[in-house]
Amino acid sequence: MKIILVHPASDPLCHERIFGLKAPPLGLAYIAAYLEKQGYRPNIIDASAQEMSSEELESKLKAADPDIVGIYCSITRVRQSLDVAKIARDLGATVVLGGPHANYDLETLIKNENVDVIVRGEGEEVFTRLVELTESGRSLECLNGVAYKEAGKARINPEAPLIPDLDSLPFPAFHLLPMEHYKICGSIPICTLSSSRGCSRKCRYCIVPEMFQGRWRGKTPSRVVDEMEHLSLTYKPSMLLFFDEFFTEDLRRAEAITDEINRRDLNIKWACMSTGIDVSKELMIKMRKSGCLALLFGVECRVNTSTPNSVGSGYEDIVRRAFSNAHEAGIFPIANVVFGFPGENRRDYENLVQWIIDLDPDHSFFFKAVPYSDFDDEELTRMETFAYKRFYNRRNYVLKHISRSIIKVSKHRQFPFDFLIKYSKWLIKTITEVNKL
Ligand code: B12
Ligand code: SF4
Repeated sequence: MKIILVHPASDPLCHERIFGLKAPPLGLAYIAAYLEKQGYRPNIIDASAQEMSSEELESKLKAADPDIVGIYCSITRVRQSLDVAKIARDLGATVVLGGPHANYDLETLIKNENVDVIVRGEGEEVFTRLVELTESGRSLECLNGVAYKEAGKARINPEAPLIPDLDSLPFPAFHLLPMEHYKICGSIPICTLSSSRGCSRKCRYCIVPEMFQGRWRGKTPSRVVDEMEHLSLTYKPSMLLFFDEFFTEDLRRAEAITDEINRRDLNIKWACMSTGIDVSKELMIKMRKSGCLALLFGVECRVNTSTPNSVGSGYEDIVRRAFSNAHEAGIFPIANVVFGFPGENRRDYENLVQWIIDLDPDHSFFFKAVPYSDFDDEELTRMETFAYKRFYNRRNYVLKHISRSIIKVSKHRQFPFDFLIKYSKWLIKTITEVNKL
């Protein structure tokens, strides 16, 4: 069975340009590793990181002559994933979609003439079983966790059970990916990993609870640190990024992870993309000691559970404390801000940006609330430009941030000098880029 997994190109995104981020298709790497464990030899094409034209991608797929093509589909890759589906269909392969947007828009996408199957939720077990059934020419009727077509009719099977023990998953198959392409700040090599899946909160505008059945599951601390150690020894990235939905959902586990890194005396720099604002200063100090450089706080998450962006005073205080604690612990606090939810108006938005500035984060990502927003894309882009300019075009920000960064980075064990040089170059470029928006 020749299996190809494809990470299609994404629509251009402002934050990726500004933050110089190119990340590996982590979900596909976990699926490929699982397939390998079952004896298959899949390949992954990362058309996104390698900036492939559709002609290049087509000729790669033709050369591979696949039996099954699995495609990652997220909101910024819908058109591109359907283009890949068309190419794969023309080659006679079975076409499978997976990923967040395939779940979000399941009923529409399964009707697409070039899509045979959609895998719902996590892919390792279901996709592998699907390959086995396809190989033996059997129906998918009894396979939970898929939507598929039979005799031209779309059928949606019930969800599959979640993988009960995430420790049982093999390490992601990064050996199938062009690792030299994955960077942050334009030139700092990264690897990503996931220490947990799902989230038990239920913010109004989020597909994650649906994808993972409203549950959070974490790998054990020793397994997480095994994975960190393996990635850092094998690929030697300057930084490991946790791409969990909610890394600190279980605070005791987060603490045990940092204890384990310290116990093994690993010299690893890491950051996590999804941090709760209830992380204590003591834990942040431990995280910092274990090599944590940055924490990204999703500051609007709790707000979306009730009224978007109408921030109550108790909440504001907790968020403010989280940011100042991170500074005191020597970590870069970064604000993750999703804007443009239904019900928001321009004034709410300007207040939100001012509030973020007052929190004094080292950086801020501003994300359009796609696909949920009532604003059209032009207006969302205007808001995004406004936010980046307001945030980065402040003289006191540049001076304060540079001096603060030098102090924070220089206090790390085995001073990462090359990191600081690359980071400073990128910062200058970023400020220039933002001016051009
Ligand atoms: C980390 C993260 C980011 C990071 C890095 C993204 C990157 N470049 O990799 C940052 C912060 C930069 C980011 C940005 C954005 N993100 Co984001 N992000 C995530 C997050 C939390 C984790 C992604 C991840 O790597 N998970 C770990 C892997 C192991 O899980 P996975 O990808 O889900 O894969 C599993 C399954 O989905 C499935 N699967 C996946 N692909 C396939 C393919 C096949 C064939 C099969 C069978 C199965 C399958 O099996 C995998 C293994 O079990 C997700 C939540 C999520 N779970 O998707 C949101 C999420 C993907 N992001 C989302 C959004 C909206 C965005 C932005 C568009 C925000 C914006 N407005 O700019 C951008 C788009 C960036 C881009 N180019 O893709 C939405 C997507 C919604 C949608 N309908 O598609 C999500 C789901 C969050 C949400 N709350 O709704 N994001
Ligand atoms: S906390 Fe984050 S991942 Fe969890 S439901 Fe809210 S937005 Fe989604």
